[in-house]
Amino acid sequence: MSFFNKLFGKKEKESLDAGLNKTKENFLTKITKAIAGKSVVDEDVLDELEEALLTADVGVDTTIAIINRIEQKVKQNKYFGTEELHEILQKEIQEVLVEHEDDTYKNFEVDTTKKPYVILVVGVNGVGKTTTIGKLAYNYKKAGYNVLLGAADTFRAAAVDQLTIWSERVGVPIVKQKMGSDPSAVAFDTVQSAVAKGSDVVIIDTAGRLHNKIHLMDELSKIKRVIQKILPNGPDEVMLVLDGSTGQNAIEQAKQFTAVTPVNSLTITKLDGTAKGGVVLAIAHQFKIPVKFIGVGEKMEDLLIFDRKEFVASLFNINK
Ligand SMILES: Nc1nc2c(ncn2[C@@H]2O[C@H](COP(=O)(O)OP(=O)(O)OP(=O)(O)O)[C@@H](O)[C@H]2O)c(=O)[nH]1
Ligand SMILES: [Mg+2]
Repeated sequence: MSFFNKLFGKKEKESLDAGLNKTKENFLTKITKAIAGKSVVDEDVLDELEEALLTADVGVDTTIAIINRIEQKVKQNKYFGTEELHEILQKEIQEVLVEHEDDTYKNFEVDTTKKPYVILVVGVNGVGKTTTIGKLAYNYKKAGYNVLLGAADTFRAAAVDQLTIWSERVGVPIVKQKMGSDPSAVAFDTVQSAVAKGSDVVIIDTAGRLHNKIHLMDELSKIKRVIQKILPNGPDEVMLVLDGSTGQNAIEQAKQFTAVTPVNSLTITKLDGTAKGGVVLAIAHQFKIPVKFIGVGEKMEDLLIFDRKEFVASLFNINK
């Protein structure tokens, strides 16, 4: 499998830079303004930096962590040129992120000792679950895995059709039933079929919009229970998808969701077209759950592995 894997290459970097364009403009403008012409890092500079980070959607906790690190740094030396300050800031932000969670995923790779590896994709409506599943299927297929999709969002007719279109576009099979059928039954069929076919990766779509939140959580628990009838330790991954363009709301959603259902990976979508991409820093810093992927567009190529260092470097527009 390793033959197909590649590290964060030039193409990915270009795609990241393009996807983060609006955030970068916003973020860099604010940071640059905060430190323009300053050579001493005093309280004023720190205050302005703090404000710049907050208004770039970096979030309170993460901003404080970054400012604290810079304060430590300037205890040793208060005098820096603007460029140097840019560099320090970038480095400290990277350190804050890495400090918390270091297992950046370098490849589209799954644990093949678990076969099939089952990913249940969850999140509120419209965040980009189905699109992310299409992109994941594309990438896992490209990495050499046999992928099977399960259309367990039976709440809307269009949901099944949308996933079917993705399965055709990518060229992977799908298990589906008609609209209104039991989502758990679809999940069960999908996993059963994956075992029979010897699929490597199963990705199951779920509904974001149900009658209410309790109903949604009950439905997810039920889906998990039926998967466990076939695979006692399944699903291997519950991926929560968050819409990055909603800024701080994405953090709220992550808090609420993770409080009621166990989640073990995060994907943040729609970072293209928003200036609120700083929220990724907050999410990556605050949640113990790793951010695995980021969405930077609607096409199947527009899903990137979240690499903390590359992400911050891109925000600072530094070409390595
Ligand atoms: N620009 C951009 N659009 C995205 C991205 N990811 C998803 N979208 C768009 O967001 C819209 C909603 O995406 P879906 O994948 O249908 O979202 P969902 O979570 O499955 O929605 P429900 O099934 O209604 O719960 C679609 O128009 C997608 O094309 C992204 O990374 N960037
Ligand atoms: Mg959907």
